[in-house]
Amino acid sequence: MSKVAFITGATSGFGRATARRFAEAGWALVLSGRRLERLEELKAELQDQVPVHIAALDVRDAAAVKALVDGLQAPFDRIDVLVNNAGLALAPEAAQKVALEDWHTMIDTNVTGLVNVTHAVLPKLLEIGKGTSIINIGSVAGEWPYPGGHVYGATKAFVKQFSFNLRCDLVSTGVRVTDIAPGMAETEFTLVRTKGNQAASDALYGTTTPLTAEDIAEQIFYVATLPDHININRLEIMPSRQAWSPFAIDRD
Ligand code: NDP
Ligand code: 8X3
Repeated sequence: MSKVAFITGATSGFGRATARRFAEAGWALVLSGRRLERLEELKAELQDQVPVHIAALDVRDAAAVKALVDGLQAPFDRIDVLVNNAGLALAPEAAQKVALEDWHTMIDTNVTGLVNVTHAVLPKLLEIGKGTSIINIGSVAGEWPYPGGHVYGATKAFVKQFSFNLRCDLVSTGVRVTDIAPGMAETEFTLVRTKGNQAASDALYGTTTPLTAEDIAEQIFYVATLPDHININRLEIMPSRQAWSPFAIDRD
């Protein structure tokens, strides 16, 4: 029987690359995201390799999340790995210039959405127990503050602490939990953050060497396939060409 990976945000970036990585290794896939046509394309690409179930899903809709998970039929009715990847940043400008709606969207997606999916999938993971994993996609922004990080970074700090607290409660169940915290990676992330500014996205990534979606997919696959007795609590990954800056100091 194939192991099953449930991946949110599989229509782009890390999620799509992760679907491809698990397919390469023969895992059955439950793939979700809001853009159905993207999911259909990915299913068409992968379905000769492995069983693929797709579902248009907004993770903010708790009832829809639960209905999807509870309605899964064989071979998708077991879940070995949950990749809580769906998420976004909005509004890279300073906090005082940001619309409240953008803050709400980040909280609703990155916090409430991730919690919705975790709550719905956890019973399936517990049915199997040993060797299963919840892999939450956090960010360096959850650990390190930077200008324009405001609510985005705070949502990823939630992801980190939620992951650690889950570890405490699940320690005797065999379900592992990891917070994977990438730094700069070229995906559609900046296009979304800037509300469609392709030039800004190209400028950010084009003059350095960012991580790729495949780099992160490889780390997710590595964490998920470690021997049962190993739990990576948090994995922070930056491109070699990214590091920290000095403190900002306001001067007269
Ligand atoms: P992309 O924009 O390429 O992918 C984001 C994915 O999230 C898409 O598949 C999108 O699907 C999905 N998504 C967004 N909102 C929702 C929603 N409400 N319901 C369901 N799915 C949703 O960006 P990345 O691949 O880079 O981002 C993936 C994760 O990685 C995010 O959590 C992000 O915060 C995190 N991250 C990204 C970094 C980077 O530099 N790229 C670094 C660190 C963390 P759709 O629009 O079809 O719903
Ligand atoms: C995305 C990476 O550095 O823009 O989480 O916060 S960063």
